[in-house]
Amino acid sequence: MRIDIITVSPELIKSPFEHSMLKRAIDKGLVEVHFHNLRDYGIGSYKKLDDTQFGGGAGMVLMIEPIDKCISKLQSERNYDDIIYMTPDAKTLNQSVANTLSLKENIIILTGHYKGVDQRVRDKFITREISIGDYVLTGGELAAVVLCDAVIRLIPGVLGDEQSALTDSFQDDLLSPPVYTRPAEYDGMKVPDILLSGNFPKIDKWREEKAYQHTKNIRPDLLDE
Ligand code: 6GU
Repeated sequence: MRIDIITVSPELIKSPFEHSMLKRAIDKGLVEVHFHNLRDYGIGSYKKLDDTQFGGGAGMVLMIEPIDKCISKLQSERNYDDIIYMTPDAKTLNQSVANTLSLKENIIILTGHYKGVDQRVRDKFITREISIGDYVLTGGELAAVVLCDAVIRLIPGVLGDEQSALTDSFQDDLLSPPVYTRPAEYDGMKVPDILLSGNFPKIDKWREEKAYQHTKNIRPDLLDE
């Protein structure tokens, strides 16, 4: 998989890809991540990227020309399965979208800033718009990192334990049950006996019940779906 991220602040988001799971996936050759500084496509000697909005109103809008130049250059080099725009005014990211994207060959992620991008960018290029939740970030960069993490960990071979992506919260629409490790008792707080029993069918059943109860308590909306 190849991911091209177009952003006005590549430096803000490079470091997560230099550590831990994301770095390992890149080192193993399972994913390539390329950063494109929109400023390199800016207009004139000032490398202008944004302007005030037609019709008035506060906030600057990213202009179409620099984004067109950057995306068109990438498209001349390879085909893209999806061109994604990170924006709070979109459907929220979920596990199903992450699963879908993990199967793509080449994707572009465009991150917005300021008041967003000229609508014509969205009309002309964007095939998918994604928000990461109902709150506003200063830019789409951190949201792009969240998306990349959620997608890259699903690529076969990225996680050491192949099972672990499948037993995640949300993979089966239930939140995870509680987990414990040694010691079996700490400061009077005991691990539930069932987990020490060695009775694995019973343990599975206990975990399922706990997952269901936890989901019902804090995310009943997941059970409705
Ligand atoms: Cl994708 N961008 C911004 N700026 N804010 C957000 C978001 C994205 N998702 C949630 N909040």
